[in-house]
Amino acid sequence: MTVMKIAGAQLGAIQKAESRESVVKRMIALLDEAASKGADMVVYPELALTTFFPRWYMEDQAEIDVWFETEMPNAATQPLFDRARALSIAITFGYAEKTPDGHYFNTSIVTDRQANIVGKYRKVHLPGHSEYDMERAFQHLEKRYFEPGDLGFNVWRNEGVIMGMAICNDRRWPETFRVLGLQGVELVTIGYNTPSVNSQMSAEGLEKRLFHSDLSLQAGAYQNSTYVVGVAKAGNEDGHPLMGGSIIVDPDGFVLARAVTEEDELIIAECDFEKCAFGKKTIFDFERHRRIEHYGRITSQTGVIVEV
Ligand code: ING
Repeated sequence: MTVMKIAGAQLGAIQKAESRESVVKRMIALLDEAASKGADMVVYPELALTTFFPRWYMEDQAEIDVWFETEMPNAATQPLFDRARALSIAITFGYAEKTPDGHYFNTSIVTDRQANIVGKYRKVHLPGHSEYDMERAFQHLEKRYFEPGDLGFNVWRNEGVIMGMAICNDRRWPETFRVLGLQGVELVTIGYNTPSVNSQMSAEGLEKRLFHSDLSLQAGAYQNSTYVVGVAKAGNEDGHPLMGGSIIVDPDGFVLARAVTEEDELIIAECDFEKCAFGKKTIFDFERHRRIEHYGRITSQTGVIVEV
């Protein structure tokens, strides 16, 4: 299939007290809206089933485990998988994963149109910190609650499209897109939860953050000649604002659709994957143009080494 209608299902705030069942009902409403607009795939945000809990400092493992799913699908999400199958729509969404052998990841899955899980990704780039930080206006404890992803950046041929997944902070690292680009990726889906400005920050703080999100997603798309769909969890969660800014970007880096609210909002665009070919055969024909003999630092170094 070379043309797909892809929808981004931005979610508004999920309060700490909101149940997964309630959130799944909201996700199904967006799925129904997407179906009414002819969508073939729906992309949901990072950690789509719960509030962005890494903002809360917790020590008791039982309290932490409450936020994690031990199987997928499960009782709370089965209605979403059933609806997607009934509508013949592929879906991707993020959630907190606790594995049977006790590992914790910030995970996303993608299904085919029969609601079969065809791919799983575990977030590699974890921002923030692992201990309580008194200096911060708000905590960002992803390094406390999640392990770095252990699956790498992979692609799957799903419904005829070579697609890959990343999550939130991954979009800020060009390595994410390039590793997918080197596998021929034509569609990258990226859910995110990005804290917005709060009272201590100026309004242009939000404008700058939205700009950096757009810049990262558009650059990733253009430099790897792929579609990119970035979908936010937005709104004010228990007094903590998250920014919106969900967009669908084409292989030239142009924005095809953009969310305008910080609520549950569907954006949609027709994606013709033939459009990926031109860039991959010309400017970004990696085989013809890359000079890997000069790129060694990218995998041999983690941090900066100043030698001058
Ligand atoms: N959130 C943020 C993100 O990468 C962040 C972390 C916030 C980075 C603000 C830079 C500026 O969008 C997650 N969940 O990765």
